[in-house]
Amino acid sequence: MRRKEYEINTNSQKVPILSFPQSFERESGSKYCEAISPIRAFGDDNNLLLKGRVWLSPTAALHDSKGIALVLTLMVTALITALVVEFSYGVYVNTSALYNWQALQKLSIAAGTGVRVAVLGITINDSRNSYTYPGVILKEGLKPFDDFEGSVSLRVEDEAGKLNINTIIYPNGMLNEEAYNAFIRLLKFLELDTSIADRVADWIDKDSEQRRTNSEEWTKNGPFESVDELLLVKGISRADYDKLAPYVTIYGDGRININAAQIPVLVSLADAVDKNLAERLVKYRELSPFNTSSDILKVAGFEMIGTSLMGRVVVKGKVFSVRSIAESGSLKRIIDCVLQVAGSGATIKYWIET
Ligand SMILES: [Ca+2]
Repeated sequence: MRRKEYEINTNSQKVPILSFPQSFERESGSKYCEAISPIRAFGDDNNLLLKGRVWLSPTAALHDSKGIALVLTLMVTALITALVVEFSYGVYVNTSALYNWQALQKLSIAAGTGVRVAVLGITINDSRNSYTYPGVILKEGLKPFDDFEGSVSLRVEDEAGKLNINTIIYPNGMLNEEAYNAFIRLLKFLELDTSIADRVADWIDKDSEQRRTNSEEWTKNGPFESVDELLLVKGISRADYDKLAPYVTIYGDGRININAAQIPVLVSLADAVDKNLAERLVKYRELSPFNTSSDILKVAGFEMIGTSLMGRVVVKGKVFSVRSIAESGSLKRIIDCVLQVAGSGATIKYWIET
């Protein structure tokens, strides 16, 4: 009822219109009203037309409009604040994502440059030297380009320093006893269960005749395509794998680079090679890397054994695994790849970037 909100300003008091005295017209008319607009108002009996000028009670009107205005202002302010926050966050996220993307692209290029440096080192060494030494080469803090705010680290490993697990089964499916026995010696030296050799053999060979209980269950019946495939072989635990992985590979022809092999792999060469003998070989090559396979005969204790190893050892690797890590702040790009020396360059046998 809007009419209740109106008051008539008589001479000295404000009177609600519904209790407005009928004498108003004569006494006040428009004389005492600070009117806004002329209206018609009815008294309680609803039959008396009063003429005059009334004004909207400033109290009632203002109370309402103030409240509404305040609520509206708060709502608009909240809405604007929400929009500004949303917009700012969106800009922040997009800017950060763009910055990270750009930074990661740079890191990717830097890591790729690291691999090229490795290729260069490998191929130059291959053309100049008759041997590759040592088994692992580490380079830290490389700066691939001047304005690069970060660094690249490289790890190059000669895969010929490791035992190729695929060689324990010949391509025709027969067991390669020499390689199998070497694998057994490696497992023994690492204090791992020697049944792993049979499980690996069953994994590779095409038949389903188990060498151990359940060793043909869910086997691939094909060669390993990566070392971590060992984790799928039944009977090989994660702990076994972690122990074994640094000394085995799936690359190469099975011959071991005596300039690169670590103690466990050297021990796997023959029953007669124990830890002491292997350490002697390592000390020898630290002073003078082997130029030819027959140089092994010069190592004290290898005069006889060395002869039996001819044909099974080399002094130069042709396949190298490379890890190139480009870092800047908290961002990092890693390239893991395997390169095979081919002519004056190298071919990529495996590549993954993370
Ligand atoms: Ca099999």
